[in-house]
Amino acid sequence: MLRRTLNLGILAHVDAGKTTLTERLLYAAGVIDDVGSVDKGTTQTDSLALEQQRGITIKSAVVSFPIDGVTVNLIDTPGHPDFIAEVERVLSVLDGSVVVISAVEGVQPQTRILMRALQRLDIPTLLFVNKIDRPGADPEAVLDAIEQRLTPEIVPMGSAAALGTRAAEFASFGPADAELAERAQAGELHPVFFGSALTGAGVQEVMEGIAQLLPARADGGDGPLSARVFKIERGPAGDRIAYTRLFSGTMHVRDRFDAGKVTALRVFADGDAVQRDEALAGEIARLWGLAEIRIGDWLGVPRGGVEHHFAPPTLEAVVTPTDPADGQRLRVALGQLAEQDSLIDIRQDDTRGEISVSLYGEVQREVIEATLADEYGLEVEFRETTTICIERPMSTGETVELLNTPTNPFHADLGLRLDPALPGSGVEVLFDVDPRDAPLYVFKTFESFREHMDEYVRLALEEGLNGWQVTDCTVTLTKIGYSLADGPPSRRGPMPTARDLLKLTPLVLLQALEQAGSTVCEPMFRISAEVPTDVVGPVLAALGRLGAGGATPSPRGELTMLETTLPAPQLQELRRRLPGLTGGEGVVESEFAGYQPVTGEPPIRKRAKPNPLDLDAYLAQVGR
Ligand SMILES: Nc1nc2c(ncn2[C@@H]2O[C@H](COP(=O)(O)OP(=O)(O)OP(=O)(O)O)[C@@H](O)[C@H]2O)c(=O)[nH]1
Ligand SMILES: [Mg+2]
Repeated sequence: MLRRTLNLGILAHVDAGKTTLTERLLYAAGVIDDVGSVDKGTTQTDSLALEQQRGITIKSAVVSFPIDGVTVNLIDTPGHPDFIAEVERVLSVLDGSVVVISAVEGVQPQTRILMRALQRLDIPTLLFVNKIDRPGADPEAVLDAIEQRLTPEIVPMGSAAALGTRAAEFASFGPADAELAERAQAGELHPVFFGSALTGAGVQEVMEGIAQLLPARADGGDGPLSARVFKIERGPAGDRIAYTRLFSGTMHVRDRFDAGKVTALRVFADGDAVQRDEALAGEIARLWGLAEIRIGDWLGVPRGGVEHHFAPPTLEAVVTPTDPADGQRLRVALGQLAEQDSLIDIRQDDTRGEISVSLYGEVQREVIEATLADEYGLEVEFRETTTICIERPMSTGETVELLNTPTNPFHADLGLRLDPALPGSGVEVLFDVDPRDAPLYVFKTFESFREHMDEYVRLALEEGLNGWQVTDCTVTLTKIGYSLADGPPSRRGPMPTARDLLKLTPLVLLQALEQAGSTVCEPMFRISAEVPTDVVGPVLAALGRLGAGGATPSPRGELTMLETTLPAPQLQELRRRLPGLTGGEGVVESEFAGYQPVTGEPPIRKRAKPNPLDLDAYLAQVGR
């Protein structure tokens, strides 16, 4: 019999009620006998100690329940913007989603960011307007805001009554007709439900909506295996457990992959992760035994697709152990955290023996600090948080280095051209050489040569002229060549190894970049600040001093909205000053708005790797 599965994400801004709704759905499906509470730290999905202490979700968590013959694998995600990378991984494995919006706080910038990503990926989505029991709940205003700020393609499935009281309830307009169901399943329409995850109002209706209005899939598990790892957990013995969604094919216990051999497998079904011998397309499995697995890895045939749906982290900080003797342990601990945690990206500076961590914000920093203390017994300090800039090439640069010359002691010729590309386009590596010139005895195939060179170029672009990652450019390989032991006298000599090319690439590329010149750009944020109308003057003056161009005030009675754009460091400064300026009444919301050239002296980041533009020092450090 075919098993029908729906992999369902619950997404929303922080505190909208995702975890509480998850708990209610599990209860309604009969998977749990008591409804746990976020406030008491007793829910199924906020299972980490840190989540329970703080009352927020930090990691995505999978639970499963059956409805109408469908296995729903529900993934509860964190809503705090500091943990957006955790949501990023989950997006790629969803068949459908429920976006929760608080009936009191309404549509927030984070809601917009999530909804846009879901729409870009064509993920069918239901909306649940939660907290109708809370005083101030205004579902009509929320419906308007949804139409204006999220999508006009909405269909209210009922109305809410007895608002703002424990008796608040959802009155359904009746079951959806076949056409509505079809269009909702295709992601063209978004049915809207109202309710309260706390009291359970409207939950039964959403539950039915999940079964009827989202596309569950049935698959026999034929075809080649294609599966994606979206979460890694460590078991009690430190073993890695990989959460994997199968897109096609079948996976068995004892299957072998580059990352290791599957020693045990559990599939989410009937409210639990059940031990099985195989997992089929559509299902989510927990896999044991893959010692080398990392988040984002594919098992079997990879599927392409956009990887980045959200803004990158824009902050970083150097982490040091309080006890200098703990340096090595800290390195290992952070390395392990980075492997299992899509949020953590580390940069190791071997020259200074420092490690820095990229960050989305202060809450994430606190979580890393607490995790190192709780799980590794490591006490650490974070130095000042700084902004991560990028470098964009200003024009075209091209360099060719011939082998066995004073400026190129490596055994290969290499030519690279660097051209600027559109902002936001990332890095593209192209090949304009005769495949026969490539050292195929090292790389076997031209395809493999291209893959390696692509990687070397990207590594070399990690640190540009000012030490920042170079991006928004095209790099073209214009020349490749090497000598032969028995070649003509002018081209006779040792053949290159892969390491030769790894070390030569930064040397050539940075010279091309020096010719092209680079512009350092800083992350910008669109902000909207809501402040008491009587302090608009001082707030505008402060924004002016921070360099914000033309904030337009729009008064709404006692409160006024100010919208403008600010670079990341100035946004931090505004956040620090706003409480003082507004008597604690001001709120600022921000959304990443791309990079812009810094005004004034560009900041320089200390290089973590040897500088290829200082030839002698470079060669001394990397060795021939
Ligand atoms: N009054 C009321 N409170 C609710 C409702 N749903 C959730 N809450 C409360 O809102 C707070 C946040 O709820 P959570 O379920 O943790 O919200 P979340 O979206 O999972 O939060 P993050 O995972 O941290 O983003 C808790 O104090 C809940 O008790 C509701 O329908 N009504
Ligand atoms: Mg939560």
